[in-house]
Amino acid sequence: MAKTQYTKAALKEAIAGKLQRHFACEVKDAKKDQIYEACALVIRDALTEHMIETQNEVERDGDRQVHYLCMEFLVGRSLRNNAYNLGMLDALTAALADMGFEMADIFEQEADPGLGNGGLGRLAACYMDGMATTGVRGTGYSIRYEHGIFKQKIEDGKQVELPDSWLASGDVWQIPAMDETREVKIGGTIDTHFDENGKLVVDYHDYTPVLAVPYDMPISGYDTNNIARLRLWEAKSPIALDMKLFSSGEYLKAVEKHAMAETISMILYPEDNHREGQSLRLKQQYFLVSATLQDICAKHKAKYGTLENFAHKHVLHINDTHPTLVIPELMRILMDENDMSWEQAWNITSQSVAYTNHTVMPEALECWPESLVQELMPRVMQIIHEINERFCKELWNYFPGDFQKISKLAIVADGRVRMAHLAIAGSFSINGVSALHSEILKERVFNDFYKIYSSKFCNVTNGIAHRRWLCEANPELAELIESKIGTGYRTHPSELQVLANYAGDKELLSRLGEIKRHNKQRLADYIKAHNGIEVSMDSIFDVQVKRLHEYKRQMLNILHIISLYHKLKDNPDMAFVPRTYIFGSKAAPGYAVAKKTIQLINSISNMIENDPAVRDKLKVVFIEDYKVSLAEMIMPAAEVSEQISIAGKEASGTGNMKFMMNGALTIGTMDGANVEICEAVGRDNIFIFGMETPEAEALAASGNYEPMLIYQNDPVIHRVLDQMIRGFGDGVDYTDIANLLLHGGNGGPADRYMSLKDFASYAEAQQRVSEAYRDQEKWNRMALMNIANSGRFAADRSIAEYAQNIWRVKTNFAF
Ligand code: 26Y
Repeated sequence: MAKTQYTKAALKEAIAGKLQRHFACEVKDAKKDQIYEACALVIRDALTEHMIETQNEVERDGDRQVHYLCMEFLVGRSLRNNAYNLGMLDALTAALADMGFEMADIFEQEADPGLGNGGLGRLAACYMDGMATTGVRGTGYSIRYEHGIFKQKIEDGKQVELPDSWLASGDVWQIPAMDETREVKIGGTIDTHFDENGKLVVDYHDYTPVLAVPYDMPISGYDTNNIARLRLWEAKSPIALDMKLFSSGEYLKAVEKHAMAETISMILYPEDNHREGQSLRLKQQYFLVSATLQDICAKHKAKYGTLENFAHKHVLHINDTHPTLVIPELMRILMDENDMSWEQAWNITSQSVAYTNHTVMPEALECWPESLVQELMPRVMQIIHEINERFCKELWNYFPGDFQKISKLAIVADGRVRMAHLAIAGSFSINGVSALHSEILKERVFNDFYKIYSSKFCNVTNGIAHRRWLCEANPELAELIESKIGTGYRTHPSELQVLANYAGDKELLSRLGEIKRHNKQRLADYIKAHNGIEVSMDSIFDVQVKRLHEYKRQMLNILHIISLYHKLKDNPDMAFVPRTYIFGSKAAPGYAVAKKTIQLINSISNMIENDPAVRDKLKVVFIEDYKVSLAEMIMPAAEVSEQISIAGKEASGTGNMKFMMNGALTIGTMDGANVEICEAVGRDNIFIFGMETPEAEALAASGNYEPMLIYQNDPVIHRVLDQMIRGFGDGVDYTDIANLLLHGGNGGPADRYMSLKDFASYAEAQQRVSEAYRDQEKWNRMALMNIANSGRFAADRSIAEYAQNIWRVKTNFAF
């Protein structure tokens, strides 16, 4: 497809036109938010045009399409991204400057849609970008949550959650498609009988109908007119209110069904990697799955008149187990609505669905009570039982007589539906998200399944949208890179490798340092304005931003900071490379330890800030309300990237990739994609520490880990924990956290994620970081090597691997 060109003059005219028609105002009277909206509308016109072209092409060539189902899409802001991808960012910036506006101010007008929690949701968004750019025919499907992830406020050091209403300024990018509204049936009862021809008839009654109204977000690709579409379903009730009940005075009951239907898309569950077993969540999952499948099937039938060739034309990719109900729901549609036999329906279903696992945390593996599935989707439960029965029979062939094994692997057992087992049984591909994680799935988590279905298992290491995270978030760095290696890396990210040839170029290295300083300054200004803390530009910006979870071990970082504080108190004049520790993190509202950890960070931050003896050398800053738009400012400013989860638990991590691409050096364990980052940059350009997976797993399994002994024998740790028990001078009691580390609690062992065990090794690695920083040229060279080797972590590469190895669709990506 030809690329359209946009000139400054044309853009100015178009923006003025939008202002006039939408706000009845002229440029000279326009406010920033009106300018933002006018720009968005201009760009949207280009996108919708391209979206129609893309849809027409899909229709014409009939190639296999990818449908990416995910409960979360953490898309971030769209204006800059779309302008960049369409090649009009410079022209737009110039047009706005002519009109008297600063581009950056206009970007700030846009809401940051938080339709996701963290890694999983952001990955889905990066993959939309990758699909659009590499020419994959892809559609993402999710829910149009009225409230995304909560807004985080810190009050008295504690996290307070406020509702996030993003739709007001976010809906410019969404185009409603009312005529493609679908109806999802929830609850009710079913009667089944056989008709005179022996065909099963399913009668469904007393259910609650819920309308699924689609809103489409066109996602642009870079340097192409190809558009990936993100379809977000909104729940609406077709029932206004029950007049019969109303007339008899039962007002609340009269609106009940209406309200139940519309709450489905009201809120995103703020749990990440943590079980959330509520019935509304299950309704959301079924709502997404049923609306999406009806949509795909209706269009397919309109084109081909049959669903028999469904698997040739579609891949249904499920992002973690959350949309696993696609399996029984597609079976239902094929059998009940299209008269197919079980065998035919099963062949089609199991050849259409591919599953990505994103976590090995046992508390995040979904198990739904059978009774709940039965109540909310009775026909689906019937089908799950049948799948389970047949599956268990198959297992019997592999493990004859081994009842224990079969009940361990069954889909339905002990009154619960194990979603991962259903996903494995019903899909043709199962993948992990980093080399290590995929091995752990095969060797441990799903080992028995792997023994039977080894050919279904594979790996696709995660990747990030490098244009958003490098070119757009760090334009100065991009400019420097392009002055040396050209712009080819924008679509061929492996070309970043050429930068390694400049490792001896002192001028380039010092320029790299200068750019980092500019980005640090921008973050320092933000911190000054929002936290009131003055941070030194000469200190190392050491960053840990990610969801708060015990396995990610923010605690290890904190313990180490307390130990540094003690060191400095004892030796105020010691040689010490100043360090600014920056945290950003949301905790699930119901996760008490995580919330207390945020409070702990803030207590320590205050203690240090109030201590003139240390505050010029050591700082701790907690950045409130960490989100995509803040990440876009933080990543370019970071010098040290903290990736310190206990080995074997972080499936991949993607923040680690964003940091390295922006020239931060990783201090990390051999976990998730850190292993591949280490391999890419070499041991000299990364700070690795701690136990590796086999050791960590063996120690946990042995039951012999005794953090109390470490406390008793290591004076540094002893003092850190004693301080924790004493507190940090603000009257907050942290004995509970110290107890968790020394004695265990909440049903878990002491120091479950072994921070104390890895402490000494971590402290030693941090020492190496400080030493390395003393030689700025060497540091900048290490940063350069990180950037040069980050190309393989581009989403384009991941998408091309999915396309080639799993989806079997073509892309225009050259490996
Ligand atoms: C079941 C429900 C409570 C649930 C909700 C969200 C379970 C899990 C999640 C989210 C998981 C998640 O974000 N996993 C992350 O996926 C990233 C993308 O693959 C990985 O990089 C990261 O290591 C992993 O923790």
